[in-house]
Amino acid sequence: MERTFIMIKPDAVQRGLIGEIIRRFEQRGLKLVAMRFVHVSRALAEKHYAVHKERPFYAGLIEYITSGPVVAMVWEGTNAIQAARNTMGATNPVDAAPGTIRADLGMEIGRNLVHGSDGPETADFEIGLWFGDDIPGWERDADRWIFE
Ligand code: IDP
Ligand code: MG
Repeated sequence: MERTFIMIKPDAVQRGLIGEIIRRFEQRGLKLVAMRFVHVSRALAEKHYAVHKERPFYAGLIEYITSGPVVAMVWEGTNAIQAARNTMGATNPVDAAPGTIRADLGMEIGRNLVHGSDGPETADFEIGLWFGDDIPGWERDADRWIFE
């Protein structure tokens, strides 16, 4: 079992897409283990996106992510990191495959609705940053029908 950090970004919250986005992860079979509605501080945004500090889009990215509340979540499952990224689609919605969140709901890279960890180290870092390190697991009755 793997855990991944997923964030519903301010554009998706403002557009009333929280339920639609959660539905896609939940129906796929990923298991929700933590969730918070967060007014993101600049300090938290800067820590979260520290890897992009030198990129030309960094300032705009910090503006975007602090422009309104977000929904921060941790989802669990087999290969949860890659599964979630596949459900999200490519970073730029115009390149994302139809059926993905970013393709179905978005148009531009700077308004791409959702964040997901890109690897195990990033997931550990992001989960710790947003939730701390001891999120309890739980037994879901449907697990045996989703995971072998
Ligand atoms: P990811 O979210 O698919 O992992 P990253 O390359 O990690 O993509 O970029 C982080 C976020 O920064 C993207 O989701 C997007 O919101 C924003 N971003 C990335 N590249 C650009 C760009 O060229 N212009 C504007 N925003 C960008
Ligand atoms: Mg990324």
